[in-house]
Formats: sequence, structure tokens, C-alpha cells
Amino acid sequence: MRTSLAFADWMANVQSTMEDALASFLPSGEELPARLHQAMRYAVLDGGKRVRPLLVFAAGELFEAELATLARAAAAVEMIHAYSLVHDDMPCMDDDALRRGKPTVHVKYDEATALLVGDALQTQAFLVLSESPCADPARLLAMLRLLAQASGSTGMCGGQAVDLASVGLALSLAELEQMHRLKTGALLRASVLLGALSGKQLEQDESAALDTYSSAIGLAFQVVDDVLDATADSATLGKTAGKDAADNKPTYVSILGLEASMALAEKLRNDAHRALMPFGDKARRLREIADLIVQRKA
Ligand code: GRG
Repeated sequence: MRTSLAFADWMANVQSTMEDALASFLPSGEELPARLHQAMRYAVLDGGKRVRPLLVFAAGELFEAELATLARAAAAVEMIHAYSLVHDDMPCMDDDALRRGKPTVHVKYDEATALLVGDALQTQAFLVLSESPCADPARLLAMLRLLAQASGSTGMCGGQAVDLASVGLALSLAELEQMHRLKTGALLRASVLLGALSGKQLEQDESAALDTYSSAIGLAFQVVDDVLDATADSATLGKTAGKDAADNKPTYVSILGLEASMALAEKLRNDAHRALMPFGDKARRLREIADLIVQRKA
């Protein structure tokens, strides 16, 4: 991927590469059990901003990673993300009928199928990553461990558990931040580190700088998500708007108010940019993704 491209073109390139990669890494819709495979493809393909793959590719470029290695890492993390959305939308969790502008999987198919789609996408993610062309087995093992930790009870699933337990409670800002570091931040951080691990050896200070960057964009992503939930409409978001307030969920907007939440997102964008300074212009894509996360409208 050439770094001289304008960001919009670079992003469109990664998104299109990922659509093809994901389509090829998922079982075909004709392969038995066909309905399950069709539902998995419905959940993953043709939708989503692909923020996590963008992060994998941007960090990978910084460390001169091979495209084929990046595509597998990015597909794996996007499959985990897609599974989390399918399960999150189910009646036992957030109970939503609209996702990525389409009926959610349990609405389009049925609840049992949605459960299995999530289960199968999760294992498919690790299968896809385990077949990475990455030449160093220790690196590959580190990637698999990273993705497992970011997805499980001390990462995304743990954050979801805290989220479910927080409905109707008055969380402090620190408690809200901790929940989002796990629920959304862990997978975004894993995306950055998977991209970096796909390339040349990382120095300790580089790894620390990427952690600071990931932490800032992870929180910014959630702050902006809360702002959008309170201000945008369902057609723009492609999912049901205003759900946090309706569900009595603590959010940045409910704790800080709209204006202070927007100011916090700006501050986090600056923190992310500052963390990337040691990398100079080579980190341009990661900087642009921080801008995208803060400026996004959906
Ligand atoms: C069910 C195990 C399990 C976990 C669910 C991430 C998550 C945990 C639930 C999603 C609920 C949600 C709306 C969280 C807010 C932040 C977020 C992850 C939004 C969706 O991600 P985007 O905006 O979605 O990257 P697209 O569709 O663009 O991929």
C-alpha cells in the first residue's frame, strides 16, 4: 500500500482489500451447514467502517509488514469484532434490530443461529490467524495470545460483563473509563499491536508509544460513540440511536455532558498525536485514523 496516497484513497484501498480477504477467509455460503455459513457471511461482509483492519494496516506500514500477513491479522480481529456485534445485538444483551444499516443476525435468521454465528466467527478468527504467512513461530504465537487476551474475560468479554452489570448505576468517570478500556479499547489496542507484530522487531519504547496511542484512540472512540448515540439519527448511524439513554446506561454524555465530552475527544486526539511524534511522518496513517475516529459521523 503506497503511503503517498490521500487518506481517503488509502482507506478505500484497505477496505476493499479487506472485503476480498474476509470473503475468501470465510466458508462459502454453499458449504454445509449452508445456512450457518450464509449467516456468518451476512454478519461480516458488506458493512462496517473496518476501523480495526485500518489500524492493523496503518501500524503494519510503520513496521514494514507484508500485506498477506496484515490481511490475516486484520481479518481475524474483524471477525472477533463482528462476532461481538452479533452477540451484543441479541435479546439477552442489548436487544437491537438494526446493525450496519441491516436487520441484525437474530432478526434476519433466528436467535440460535446468531449464537452459533458468534461462536463460529470467534473460532474462525483464530483459524485464519493461525494460517498466517508470518515466518516466525514465536511472533505468531504472540499474535494469537494477544488476540485471545484482548477478546476474553480480561478484555472485551470482561468489559461487556461490567457494562451489563452497570445498567442503572451511577458510575464514576474512572469506572466508566475502565469498562471501556476493556470493552472497546482492548480490541483496538490489539489491532495496533497485531499490525506492529506483523512487521520488523519492535523496540521497547516503540511498544510503549503504541500503547499510549491505542489507549487514547480507544477512549476517544467510545467518547465519540456516546456523543453520536445522543446526537445522530438511526439512519446515519446504521444502528438504533438514543439507545444508551433509553436503556439508562452510564455514558460520557450522561456523566460529563455533551460539550465536555466533545472537548475530551479532542484532548484524546491530541494525546494520540503526541504519542506518535517519535515515529515522525511514518506514523501518518495512525495519526489520520485518530482524526477519523474523532471526526466520524457514524
Ligand atoms: C457480546 C462478547 C460481547 C461483546 C460485545 C464491542 C461490544 C462488546 C459491543 C458493541 C456494543 C457497542 C455499540 C459498543 C460501542 C463501541 C463499538 C464497539 C461500536 C461498534 O464498532 P464500530 O463503530 O462498528 O467500529 P462497525 O459496524 O463500523 O464495525
